[in-house]
Amino acid sequence: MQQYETYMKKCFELALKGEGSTSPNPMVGCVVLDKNNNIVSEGFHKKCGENHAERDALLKIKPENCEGGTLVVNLEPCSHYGKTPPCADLIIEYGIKKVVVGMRDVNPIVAGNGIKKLKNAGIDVVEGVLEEEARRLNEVFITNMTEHRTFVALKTAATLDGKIATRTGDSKWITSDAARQEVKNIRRRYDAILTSSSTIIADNPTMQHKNKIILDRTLKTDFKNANIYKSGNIYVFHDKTLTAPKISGIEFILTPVNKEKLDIEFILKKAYDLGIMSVLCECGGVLNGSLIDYTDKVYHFIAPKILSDNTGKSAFDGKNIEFIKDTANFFFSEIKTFEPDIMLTYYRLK
Ligand code: AOF
Ligand code: ZN
Repeated sequence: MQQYETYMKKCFELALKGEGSTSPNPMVGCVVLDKNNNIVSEGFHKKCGENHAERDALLKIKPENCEGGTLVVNLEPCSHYGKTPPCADLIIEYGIKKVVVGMRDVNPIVAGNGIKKLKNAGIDVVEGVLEEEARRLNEVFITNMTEHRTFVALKTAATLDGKIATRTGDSKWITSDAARQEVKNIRRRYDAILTSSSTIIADNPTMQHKNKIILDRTLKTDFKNANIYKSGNIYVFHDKTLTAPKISGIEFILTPVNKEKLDIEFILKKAYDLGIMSVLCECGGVLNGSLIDYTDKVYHFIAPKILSDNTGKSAFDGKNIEFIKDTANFFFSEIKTFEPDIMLTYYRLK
């Protein structure tokens, strides 16, 4: 079992090579061992539409290289004809005797059928190896498949006293270069970034990304000159009673408004309909305060600095909660260091 865990970790590493390009498909890595337990091939899923991890690994070798051997993969091999034929069939064809799986596929077309197919062919299937990690790796895919919605992550960078800017709006820079570099890595994992007109006006960020969702209720940003509009596919959500300008490369989306706020639920649903399976929100405190109810995961950078001014801008604002029993609640998942800062990762308790 210990040995399977080592190979499963290798699968995670391989799977992560596809990070940022497999959506809406999961990240999958695969290791093939011969009958003497020597690694004879490795593979991963590179991109939606391309070979699955198992096929990628198996097609690099011949059946005689792995006959009687073991195949390790972080997701149950598929049993369906999708963009590619079923991986389970190829595994059977190659004469594999044992398949070690991290998690069952949550895609209802597969959901146990791949494992059934393998077992019916006399293959020994070991399930649930490092299952928690396997599920974490594909949290976006699982959310999409089981809840039919976009996975929402949020990033913030604050002082020890929870401030993201001084009262004058100065925020450059609270966190270190290393921390800010990590933000770029995090962005790449998500199908889109989401930010607001206030952040664009305050910081004029570029936020390199292929898809950008902008919340600009009153259409007050400078669509011609602001850095954010210079690249990527852009979706601007604005008050549906206003008429948007016509600007090539920008899709303006009429959005319902309640109490002078754009309807977040509508925006996230629309994003999902647009094929955006995951989004990273990078906004100011007030929007963070509204988004947090829809957020699955937070990347919270903390710099060892204290502002000591309650008129400074808070990482989360606007809810003005009176009782602790009414707070939004989370569980911590990870702490990482980006000298001299730390990054906490936490998840919303549902
Ligand atoms: C695997 N290995 O590497 C991946 C799997 O549209 P298709 O044909 O690519 O099928 C996509 C579905 O196949 C996806 O939703 C998931 O259930 C499974 N993905 N399966 O065994 C892989 N990427
Ligand atoms: Zn497959």
